Amino acid sequence: MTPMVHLLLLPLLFSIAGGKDLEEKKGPFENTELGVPEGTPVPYPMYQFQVTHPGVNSFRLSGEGKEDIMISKDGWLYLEKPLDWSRDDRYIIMVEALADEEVVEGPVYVTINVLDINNNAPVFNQSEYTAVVRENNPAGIPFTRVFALDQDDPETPNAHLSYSLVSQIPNKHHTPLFQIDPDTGEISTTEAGTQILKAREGIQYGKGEDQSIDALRTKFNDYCPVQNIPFEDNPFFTCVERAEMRRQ
Ligand SMILES: [Ca+2]
Ligand SMILES: [Ca+2]
Repeated sequence: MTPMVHLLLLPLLFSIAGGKDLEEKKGPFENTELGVPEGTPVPYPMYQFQVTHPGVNSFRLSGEGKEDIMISKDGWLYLEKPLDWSRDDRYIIMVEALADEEVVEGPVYVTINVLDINNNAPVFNQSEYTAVVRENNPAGIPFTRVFALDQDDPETPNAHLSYSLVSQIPNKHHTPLFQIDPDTGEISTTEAGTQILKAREGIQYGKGEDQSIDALRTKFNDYCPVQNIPFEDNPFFTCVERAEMRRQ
């Protein structure tokens, strides 16, 4: 799109974007403070300066955010790109009114306060957490915690997080064994968890996997590749072997 076509389209786009509110965005050519939401569709009209000097036919803009903020010849201050609160939450720009390239009014200063919107989901600081829970861990006493952050404004509800457990395995009779504090992310056992969770010797087998003692030896070798002690003399192996034989 050429710059000329772009400028011609602006009033049309503004009227679509702004509707009736455009009238309320007009005001005198003086120092101005604006609150502008981030993430708006662009071009987004922010404010139209109404100058008193009859010869004004363009404006000049300088200061911060020059790539994102523009001004049209008829004094519309508008966004060329959407603002991003987490990148910059305030801009100060200077505007001068020109008549045939001569400054005839201004400068005036415009402070743009970027208003945060809830456009960031919380992200956990780890993709996977591993924790150990002891037998008889009292219910409600945390044994681990998870932690997430949100890039939105922490001063607003946009960054308020709430933790919850989505699923639990095992989930016999839909009795939750674990619970999470919605505010702190601390995980603890429920009353049922404290009663049901027991530490036992046991091997994890895949579905249909060979569960013979020979298979157990192979698994044992996988876990502990250097075997200096024969299986029969290894108290850990014989203990697990006994437990596995009891289970079969
Ligand atoms: Ca958020
Ligand atoms: Ca935001």
